[in-house]
Parts: sequence; C-alpha cells; structure tokens
Amino acid sequence: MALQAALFPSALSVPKKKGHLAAAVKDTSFLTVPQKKLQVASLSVRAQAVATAPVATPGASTSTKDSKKTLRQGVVVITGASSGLGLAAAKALAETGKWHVVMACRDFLKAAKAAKGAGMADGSYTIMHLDLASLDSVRQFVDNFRRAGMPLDSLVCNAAIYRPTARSPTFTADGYEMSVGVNHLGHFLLARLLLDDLQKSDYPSRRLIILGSITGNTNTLAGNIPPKAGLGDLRGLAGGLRGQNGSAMIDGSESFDGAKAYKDSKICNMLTMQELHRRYHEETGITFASLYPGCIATTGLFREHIPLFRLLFPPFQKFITKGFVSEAESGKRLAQVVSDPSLTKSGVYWSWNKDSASFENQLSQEASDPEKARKLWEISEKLVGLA
Ligand code: LMG
Ligand code: NDP
Ligand code: PMR
Repeated sequence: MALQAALFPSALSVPKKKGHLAAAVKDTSFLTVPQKKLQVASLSVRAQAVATAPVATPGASTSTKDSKKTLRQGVVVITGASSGLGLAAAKALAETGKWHVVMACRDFLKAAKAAKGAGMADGSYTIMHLDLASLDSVRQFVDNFRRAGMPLDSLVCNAAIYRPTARSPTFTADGYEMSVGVNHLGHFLLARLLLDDLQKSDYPSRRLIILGSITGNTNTLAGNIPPKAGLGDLRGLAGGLRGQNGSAMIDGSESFDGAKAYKDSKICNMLTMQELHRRYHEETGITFASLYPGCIATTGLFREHIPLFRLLFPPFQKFITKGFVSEAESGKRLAQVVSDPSLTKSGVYWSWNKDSASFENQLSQEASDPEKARKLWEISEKLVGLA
C-alpha cells in the first residue's frame, strides 16, 4: 500500500482543487508503463510530449481511403482491465499490434502484475488510475488521459462489481449504492466526458461499448433466476440511492439485495448504450454497442459469492447450461466488438452462438424501453453533476 501510495498518490486521496490537480498530473509518466514510444502517429505517452503532442483531429489524416492504407494504431480505453474479461480483451487487442490499450484500473499494481502475467508486450499498453467508485476519480482520469496526449478511438465500459450475498448496501465516495454507483453511474460520467474525445478522433470507426448481460434480460431463462432485475419507476435512483435516507435500490425497495442491484445496474448499462445511440449516433457517427460475452464463470466477478457456488458454477455452466465461455474466448469476443470491421452497426446488443459467431440479440422489454432510458439518463445526469 505504501508503495502504491508512493507511486500513485491519487490512489489514496483525490485532489479537489484545480491547482493541486495540475500539480498532481504534471508528471504523468508515473501513470504509465513507459517503455517503447507509442506508434500512435508520432505521439508519445510520456509527459514531456504532452504539451506538443499533435492530438488527432477529424480529417487530419485526409480521406478514409488514405487512412485505410496507413491506418495508425488505434487507442482503446478499457475499464477494469486488471482481471477477467477486461484483461483478456486487453491482451487480445494488444497482441494484434493494431491497438494500444489504456488499462483504466483502480489498483495500479494489480493491473501491472496482471498485464505482465498475461504476457502483454511492454509498450503495448498504458495503465492509468480510475476508481469508478469516485466521481472525482473519473474526472481526474479524463484529465490525465487528455494530458497524456493520446487520441481516443474506442472506449469499453467493462469494470463491474457483484455483491451477491450482501444484505446491506455499501456506498461510493459520493454516497451512491456501490453496484449501481460503479457499474452504471461511474461509467455514465466517464462515457459522457469522453464522448468529446471520441468525436475528435480521426479513426475510421470510433466505438463506445458498454457491457450488458443476459441476467439483466428477463426475456431469457437466466434472466428469470431470482432475484429478477427490475428498475420500477426509478424512484430509488431519483432519491439518490442512499441507504439511510431512502432506498439503496433503484426501484425504491426497502430491503437491499446485492444480486438484484447488480442485475439492475446491467439494465442501466444496456439502456444507456441505447440512449447514447439515439442522442449521438447520427450526429457523431460513433458506434454505440453492448454485449453479452457468454457466461465467463471463472472470473473475479464471483469473488464474493459463497465458496460452494464458486466451485459448482463453472461445471454447471459448462456441462448443464452450456453457456460457459473461457476468459480467453470472451476476450476475443469483446475485441471483435472493438475492432471487427463488420461490427460497425450502432445501437446493437451483441451475443454469440455456440460456434462463436456474433449475432444481434433481442433485449427484454424493460432493457429496451426508450421512455425508461430517457428517464434514467436525466436522473443519472443529475446524480453525476452534469445537470
Ligand atoms: C443465491 O445463491 C444467493 O443465495 C442469493 O443471495 C443471490 O446471490 C443469488 O442469483 C444470485 O444466488 C443461490 C446459489 C448458491 O444456488 C444456485 O442457484 C446454484 C446454481 C449453480 C449451481 C448448480 C448446481 C448444480 C450442480 C451441478 C454440479 C456440476 C455438475 C457437473 C456435471 C458434470 C457432468 C459431466 O448456492 C450454491 O451455490 C449452492 C449450490 C448447491 C447446489 C447443490 C446441488 C447439488 C445437487 C446436484 C444435483 C444435481 C446435479 C445433476 C448433475 C447432472 C449431470 C448430468
Ligand atoms: P472481474 O471481476 O474479473 O473484472 C471486473 C473488473 O472491474 C476488475 O478489473 C475490477 O478491478 C474492476 N473494478 C471493480 N470495481 C472497480 C472500481 N470501483 N473502479 C475501477 N474498476 C473496478 O469480472 P468480469 O471480467 O467477469 O466482468 C467484466 C464485465 O463483464 C462486467 O461488466 C460484467 O458485468 C460483465 N459480464 C460478465 C459475465 C460473467 O459471466 N463473468 C457475464 C456477463 C457480463 P480489480 O481487479 O481491482 O478488482
Ligand atoms: Mg445463471 C440457461 C442458461 C443460463 C445461463 C446462460 C446463465 C448465465 N445462467 C443460466 C441458468 C441458471 N442459472 C439456472 C438454471 C440457475 C439455477 C440453478 C442459475 C443460477 C445462477 C446463479 C445463482 N446463475 C447465476 C447465478 C449468479 O449468481 C450469477 C449472477 O446472477 O450474477 C449476476 C449467474 C449467472 N448466470 C449466467 C450468468 C452469465 C451469470 C453471471 C453473470 C452476469 O450476469 O454477469
């Protein structure tokens, strides 16, 4: 911890004043794994290059035809890339040589170990601190990312927590229930702030991807395993998801259910993707997408579940439901959504069949309700300080 604090002071305290912030990010080299220079045009992630870095602007690399010939390396930000799906996708993308991966993680040292352990090549990634349980940290991440001078071509909102056995809520730095605070609100702010950066990119296909899940969709068997997801009329969210002075559940229920809170947060993720599509796709050309990568039963997502569940869940999914997918395979699926030239359609929720072929999947009625999406958007804007 002491080492982490020394390396990364903001892991412990988030500077509030602008001056402090500027000072804290002056030398951004401590944020990076500074090896080879990025092959992103002539950009470097090193701090000294920040001031002069020619950030890519729309049209800067002339026509799409030209950019195809000399397609520069893309930059993708993946939240929660220190484990599970995020790590596997980071590895898959970095290995192609076509992508530089910004691993946006809450635990710098864990992420560094994970990248090394996964065999990711030095120079193919940069680690930057992001704790989605703090809106200050989200803003600081955006600031740090911009100062590093990289373009943004793709953003993957992947990080999540699942508290299946929790019977009482925990809260983010801003006082919101943790599962919805991290999985939805933190990502909502991040996505909104980084839209500008995606828009500035000259990359041929810019994408914003938010992880969804089958368990938030009640039009599936898996989505009908209790407790079922359901946002109700969003009264709990509108009340600020504060346990003591109101409900910590989106639907306003009095009792807290950690498993439901997670599934609710996934509905929010899928609704947000569609609302982004409605509001911004036509104007910006950015592709907005969500996906269910399959049941990756071995990831850290289940770390808080009871040991018996963790033991039985993988064979149950492998041999009984056949919904199991390995971390490596799921990583390839997510990498496809980031970079496959055929997956440019916006507003889509992708899934895969047994042969790992992607298809456009149908969301449940609630997870595709435009009125609910609009209401969720407006309340979320207030909660994250954008309205
Ligand atoms: C709840 O947990 C939490 O309590 C709640 O808070 C909330 O978090 C909720 O949705 C979230 O979860 C419930 C959970 C925990 O129980 C389950 O629903 C477990 C589902 C997954 C486990 C299924 C077990 C099936 C057993 C399969 C074993 C593997 C088989 C390999 C087959 C190989 C074939 C070659 O509770 C538990 O985790 C406890 C689970 C206890 C299950 C005990 C099951 C024993 C009976 C097994 C019988 C049948 C097996 C048939 C196999 C047939 C093979 C053909
Ligand atoms: P993991 O637990 O392995 O990975 C989650 C990642 O999120 C970790 O890197 C974790 O960081 C990070 N994270 C958690 N809290 C925060 C925070 N406050 N700030 C920043 N990062 C945070 O789970 P998965 O890989 O399984 O999950 C990835 C995504 O896939 C999630 O969105 C999940 O909903 C989705 N998904 C997963 C399925 C599955 O079967 N596993 C199925 C369907 C969807 P750290 O390493 O520090 O803990
Ligand atoms: Mg579920 C029929 C297929 C199927 C699929 C694809 C999943 C995916 N699950 C299926 C069926 C069942 N599950 C059945 C029949 C049961 C009762 C035994 C069951 C139980 C179960 C539990 C207790 N399943 C779970 C849990 C969890 O705690 C996981 C969860 O809800 O996390 C939120 C989970 C999951 N099942 C899945 C997937 C993908 C998950 C986890 C992850 C997620 O949505 O992110």
